[in-house]
Amino acid sequence: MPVNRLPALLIATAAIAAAEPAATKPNIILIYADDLGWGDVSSYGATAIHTPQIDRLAEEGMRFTAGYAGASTCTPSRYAMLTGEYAWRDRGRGIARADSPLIIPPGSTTLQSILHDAGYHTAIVGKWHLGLGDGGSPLDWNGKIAPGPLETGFDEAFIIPATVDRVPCVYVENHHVVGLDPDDPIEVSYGERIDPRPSGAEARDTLKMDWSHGHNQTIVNGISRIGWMTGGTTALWRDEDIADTLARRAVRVIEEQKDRPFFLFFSLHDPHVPRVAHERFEGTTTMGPRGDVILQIDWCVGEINRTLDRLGLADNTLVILTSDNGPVLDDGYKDQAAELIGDHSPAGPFRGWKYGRWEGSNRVPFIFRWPARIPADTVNHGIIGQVDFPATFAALVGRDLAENEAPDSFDILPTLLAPSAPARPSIVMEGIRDILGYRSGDWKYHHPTDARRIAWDTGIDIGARPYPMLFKLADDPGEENNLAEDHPEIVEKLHAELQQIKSTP
Ligand code: NG6
Ligand code: CA
Repeated sequence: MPVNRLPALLIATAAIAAAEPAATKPNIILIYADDLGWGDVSSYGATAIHTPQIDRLAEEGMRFTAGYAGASTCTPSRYAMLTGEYAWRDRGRGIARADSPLIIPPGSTTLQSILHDAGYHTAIVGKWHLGLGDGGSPLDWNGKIAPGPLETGFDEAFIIPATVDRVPCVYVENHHVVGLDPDDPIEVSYGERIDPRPSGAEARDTLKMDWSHGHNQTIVNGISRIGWMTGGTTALWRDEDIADTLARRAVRVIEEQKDRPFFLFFSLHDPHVPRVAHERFEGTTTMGPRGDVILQIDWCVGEINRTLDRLGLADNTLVILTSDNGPVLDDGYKDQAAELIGDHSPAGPFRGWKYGRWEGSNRVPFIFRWPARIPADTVNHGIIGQVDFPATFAALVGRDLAENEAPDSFDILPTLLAPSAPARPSIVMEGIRDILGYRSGDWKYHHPTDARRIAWDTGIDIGARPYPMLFKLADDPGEENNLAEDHPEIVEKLHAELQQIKSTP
């Protein structure tokens, strides 16, 4: 039996359910930034940037210092969070194209299906990046786009299909592209060139934002993207307006659902590339576009805070703020993120970037605010993961999970309600190229691998080494001092634990 299904925890949860039924079904708003680092917000120590709305969540709630994303890139991270299963258990869950098939089996148990079944209205607003369609035939962007979020348990969806740097540059609402003119159909290709217009590689001097690697195919809004696209002119987004569009939509969901429990997955695009803030945020930090879009995130969080206050919903709404993976500076566009970084440390004291298996790659901001039940202004150092959301929210709504449902998910509700309660004993981290890191207690183990060390031509060291690495995080949060040779017995123990997790379930 997984540790998270221990009877004691179930009893504790049941006791809460019996005592205060009203508070057991809080609204849940999951605010999910894209590539925001542990050190990128002021409540986690940033001084070059000030994020008052995020900080307010921390002051009124619980801030975790050891909260982990499911992986250090978007698709596997989101997969783990929504299914409660580590993405690395099966191949094919790497960074998805916009036309990759849906990787969550329709009808399976997910965070959203658990909440839907418990009577919640479930909505996603923002980035999806988990594939669309069944893979049987090429995805037709002009017809019914399915299966997708609705087939995995969402009642409504307003999504960016993959990433903003990938075509098609359009929103999909439920099963259809928003604002599409049928006389101007969309065609998308990630292989053969289908767009005869000058590409980002050819018309480089016309671009609003130059590219540094990849991102040199179809140009939309003066920015070239990954992939080729034609048509859909009336449906194209303007990058400057994406945050506003998503925030407006998220506020609408809250307003419409205010009289019943709802789950809103508010999945932001910022600060992922291309980083293009709305004009009103442009130049508001000393860090260029990357800093400006972090302030734009804070504004989005403010929109949620203000809406909950206005509607009197704040007390019994659980707001979560986290990020899908660690930070990155140059991720394919010349937006001066590296040049203007100054003293700012996007991953705080931790080593590594997006794509890797270092702490900085996987450890992210992680704040929960639920005034009715979670103690305010609390810091929790326990290990938790986004992969724990399905079991935790299942416990919250009184749903028993079978062994094969959300198999890697722990019920962390006890530690959310009382920080002295135990969290996870350990967690697995995933970088690109199937490399795994493993934290158990205060030790971090990197399994030997022959994988290439660097992420594409970004130069980012993902932590791949052909020998084992062992770090004691309390003394060495920056993973500098490899203790594997000094402590072969600990290497062996952690290696055995990781093998055990890999071989089950
Ligand atoms: C990479 C892209 C990067 C980003 C990433 C996905 C290149 C050279 N790099 O392939 O820019 O889009 O995929 O990021 O094309 S994620 O946060 O959605 O996982
Ligand atoms: Ca990401």
